[in-house]
Amino acid sequence: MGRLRILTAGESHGQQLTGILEGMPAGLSLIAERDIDPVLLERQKGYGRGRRQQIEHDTAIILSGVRNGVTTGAPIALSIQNKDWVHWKERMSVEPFRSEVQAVTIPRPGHADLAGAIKYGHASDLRNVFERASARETAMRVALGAIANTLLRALDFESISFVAAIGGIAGEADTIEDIFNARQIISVSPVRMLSPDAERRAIEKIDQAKSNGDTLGGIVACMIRNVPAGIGSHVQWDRKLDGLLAQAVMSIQAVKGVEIGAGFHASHRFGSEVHDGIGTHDGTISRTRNNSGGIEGGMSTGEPIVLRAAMKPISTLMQPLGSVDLSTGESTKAHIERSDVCAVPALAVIVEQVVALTMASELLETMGGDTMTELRERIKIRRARYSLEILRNDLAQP
Ligand code: EPS
Repeated sequence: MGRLRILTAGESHGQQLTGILEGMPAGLSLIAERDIDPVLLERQKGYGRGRRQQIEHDTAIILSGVRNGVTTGAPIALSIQNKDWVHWKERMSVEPFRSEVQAVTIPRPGHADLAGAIKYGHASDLRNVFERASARETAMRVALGAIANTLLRALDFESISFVAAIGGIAGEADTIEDIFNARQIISVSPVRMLSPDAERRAIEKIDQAKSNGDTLGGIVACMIRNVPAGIGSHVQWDRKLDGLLAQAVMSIQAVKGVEIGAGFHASHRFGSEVHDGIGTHDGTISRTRNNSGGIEGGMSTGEPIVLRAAMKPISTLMQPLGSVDLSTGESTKAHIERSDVCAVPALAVIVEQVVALTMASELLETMGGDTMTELRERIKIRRARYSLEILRNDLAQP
């Protein structure tokens, strides 16, 4: 569902990542160095990343769909070059190998290696699976998502993401206002956390994991405010905004849980403690709180969208778990491949862009509009419907 169509291609150590985004309106100012590259840089940051991030300096090349710095309405094609490819040319050769290339035959528990080998018949070389399963793919989803976020920003939406916990060490803020006000703190924190105390303890825990040859996961949060009500729909299962967001976020590598609003905590409480009272303020509808995370009945309520995602620890361990060598059938330790110790700060950036893709897609589905001007006008009409007077007039129409 939704109006945007997104495709990515590319292997972690292949020549480049490729992406196509179709369905964007015409008339959006879009410049890669201004709108995409700074977000790609944010994704590469974060304490606990491995050596690969020192090799890559991700920048997006816009190949189509933009002319003179403005979208035309045509599909937008992007490329991100893998700088590391020069070291992998023979091992990742598209043409038949010219020399012997060492195969990987010992799957890592937690990775796509084993299931992918069984599914695609790649037991003789698991690299055919994990080069594509790699979270390197998220660089392209972030680039495409940064375009969606540029659209949302042009329509006065405001989004933010941060790390709520790493390895069980949590640091949250009291209100959404506090979180948006902490933008600078989040962006300079090596772990994208709000609290300096949690940050210090999370860094210690990452160091501990690293020295033990282990890895860590965590929880990230993403919020978007100034969202007009009624994006998504209650009328069919595959048009529900919460379902679409959950699918998009759950598809990010290593994500094992997605929560909207009070989520799992709401299940411990009485209904009276959970649901968000309806009132009025200056003649417009208002809500007493936002436990719904800005979504009721699969539609945006006009309150901020609040989403959290849980990431499992990265599956490549330097002190590996037990596995089986698929070429000999013998029990052994899992394959070791250069990797990260903790990529939770990167996940926050990825979630924010993936959420932007879904929100932009559903916004365009709901509002229509082939140009930015049309879209702006339609959103203005929708926002006016918070007014009780306009709502009542709507009811009076036959
Ligand atoms: C990844 C392994 C590491 C990560 C990679 C994801 O790559 P490498 O094996 O080259 O060291 O750095 O993530 C990225 C390259 C990235 O840009 O996020 C994996 O196995 O999923």
